[in-house]
Amino acid sequence: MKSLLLVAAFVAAGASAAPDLTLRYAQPAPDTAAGWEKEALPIGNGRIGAMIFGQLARERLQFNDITLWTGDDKAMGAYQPFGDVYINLPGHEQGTTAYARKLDISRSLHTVSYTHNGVQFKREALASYPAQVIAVRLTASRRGQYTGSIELTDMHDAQISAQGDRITATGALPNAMQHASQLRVLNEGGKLAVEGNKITFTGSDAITLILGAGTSYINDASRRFHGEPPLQRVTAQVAAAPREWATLRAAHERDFVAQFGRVGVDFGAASPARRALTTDKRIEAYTADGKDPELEAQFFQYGRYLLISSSRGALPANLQGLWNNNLTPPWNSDYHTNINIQMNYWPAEPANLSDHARPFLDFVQGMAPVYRKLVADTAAQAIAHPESVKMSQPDLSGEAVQREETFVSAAGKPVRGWTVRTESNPFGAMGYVWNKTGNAWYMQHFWEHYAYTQDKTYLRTVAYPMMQEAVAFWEDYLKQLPDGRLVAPLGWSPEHGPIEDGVSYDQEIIWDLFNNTVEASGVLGDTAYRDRIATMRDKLATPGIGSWGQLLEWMTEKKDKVLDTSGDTHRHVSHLFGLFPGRQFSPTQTPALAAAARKSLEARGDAGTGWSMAWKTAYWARLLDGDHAYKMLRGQLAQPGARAAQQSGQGTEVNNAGGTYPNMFDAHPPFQIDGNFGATAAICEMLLQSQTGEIHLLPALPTAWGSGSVKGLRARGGYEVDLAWANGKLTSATIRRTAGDGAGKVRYGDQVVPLNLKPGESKHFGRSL
Ligand code: FUC
Repeated sequence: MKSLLLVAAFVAAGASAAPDLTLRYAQPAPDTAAGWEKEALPIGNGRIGAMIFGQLARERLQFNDITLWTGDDKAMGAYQPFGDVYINLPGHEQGTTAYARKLDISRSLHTVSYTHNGVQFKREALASYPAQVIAVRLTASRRGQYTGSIELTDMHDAQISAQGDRITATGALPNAMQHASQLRVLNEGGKLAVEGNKITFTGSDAITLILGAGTSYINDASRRFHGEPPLQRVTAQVAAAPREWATLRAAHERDFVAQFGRVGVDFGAASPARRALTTDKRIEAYTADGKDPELEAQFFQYGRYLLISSSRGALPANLQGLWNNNLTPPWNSDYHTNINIQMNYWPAEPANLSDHARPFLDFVQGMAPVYRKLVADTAAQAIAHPESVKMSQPDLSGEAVQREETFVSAAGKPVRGWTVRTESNPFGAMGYVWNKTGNAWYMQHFWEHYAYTQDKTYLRTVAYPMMQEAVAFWEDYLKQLPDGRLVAPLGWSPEHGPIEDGVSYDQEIIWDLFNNTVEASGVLGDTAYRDRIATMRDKLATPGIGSWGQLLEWMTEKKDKVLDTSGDTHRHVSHLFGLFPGRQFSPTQTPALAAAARKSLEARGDAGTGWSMAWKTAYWARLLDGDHAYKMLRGQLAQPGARAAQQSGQGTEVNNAGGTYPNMFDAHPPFQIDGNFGATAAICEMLLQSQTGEIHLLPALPTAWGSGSVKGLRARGGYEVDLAWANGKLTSATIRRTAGDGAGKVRYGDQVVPLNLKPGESKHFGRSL
């Protein structure tokens, strides 16, 4: 309790203008596919979650478990919806007034309230991590008002039966994955009865619903990802959940606030008129004229809310986090390796949610045995039967065709290690074109987890061996040009242009892997290895600068109508990886390359899919251009399509633009959660950067956020930072060291000062350093 009070006090102290952290609506979400996507609201405990519609006569909680997947280690399959809970309250839709639907993201609590026949009705819903259940509480201002029924459905033909106060569903998918859900109905007053598969209640004062759900999935390749049948576990979770609502809710809030409350932001207050609007109307008003720093603060925090809610279980957040109502979701709601899963995890470290990066790191470790075997088998087959190798020709005209790999090195040996294709599932199956530097990009997350936490045991035992294996792959796979430079053979700048040697995307990601591994081996005292990898890093071909000053996306400038021209507005901007999330280019250390990156970025334009806009926001922040970063954020937080429409006069594609739906989900379109996470990470980059060895305070503060504050952002090296500013200038900074050793530096504008802190110590700065 004490810690809850402390965290609550911290949150209150951080919120001078108390940014509104509640999404509000005056009407239910329509119970349709579009209503699900754009208006229903998500809750989740990192493993199970639900989309809640807030309907009156037939409330619906569409629920998911992040592990429920079809497919196996050969077939992609798709992430699956689990089932629905329906709360039937006949008649409640008539004559209802004072309807309000809310999601308080600072407590992770969904509420619906309304007045019906003079009675005030209220529902609260939450997804508890401590209890591992989703729970709903229905209360009313007068006794005996609840008469209706509860149903549990299943999307995969489970056997459903009701007995006593429980409805249980159990079944299996064609891939032999077992799944089970159980719903318990607790009534206060009145009576319960079983009617077929439903549970009815008559004249009750209050009802509590406890939902458990799970599958037999286990992230263990040696068991072919088949774990224990879930029914017993789910039954035990439902039985163990506290019956007292106050107890269940308090434990949930204590747990959630301990994660969420670590960071507070205030970008300035909105007008009272703006504050009075519901969230859907507020986004509409924002689309028209911006001017809502509170909505921007809410959008930032929503990304943190979604990460806590979808990344704390057996698997990482997928393309939709963990929320999916569709048997055939877009892109299988999978793990895409060429931007999407990485973007999901960009906010984890800087936004002080380091533990929530773990599911991604565990996923990579869990899949590695399958990927390793695939690469080894492919190479063995190619060596034993060279005649069986069929190489399809790269398609030079547009999106590349599939190209098979042999994974045989120039020396005729199998390459060591593993790598990935563009699409992947949680059994090790992969699809679409090889994305060979995906292995190196994944390793950035392993390294960053150390860089922020300074956990040397983790570095030595987990991250470093994984990084070395990825390095080994590239040691074997890189090709030497006659002039001695090293290039990645036959790579693809994601989803754009031809497959060829030395594409900038590959070169920059390998540089990042080598550079991080050099640092890691330095930390661990592995000096001979460090020197060898540093030499290889320095031989990697560096992206060139083209005829109009752009950073080249491929080794040679294309003579094409679109590719490599200033009219190429493709959504992927992969060749600027070295700017973000990489750290090969920066305006302070490599000004020529940073200037070229800027040229390329200007040419690509500001419109794009949701995630593309978020990436560009981060790019502009790394170019230290806060106003352009803000312009991007402003576009992304507008209604989908609006931004491109505004810009269509400048030749930008109208139908290729993302934005934000009324429920604040990012629109690719369709809904794709990476844009939410990317926006949160990009805002971190506007406020604080630490990739160059300096803690850079307010590196890209936009004019629009004249006065404000942020508390609890993390910086590499084991620091936590609080900042306040007024009229666009720093007024105070507190840097706390939580872990690590060695000296650091702090930068504000052109001023740089040394920083010498031990864990537990902190330093305060005023208007200047
Ligand atoms: C990549 C992107 C698409 C989409 C998909 C899930 O293929 O090019 O825009 O985000 O992933």
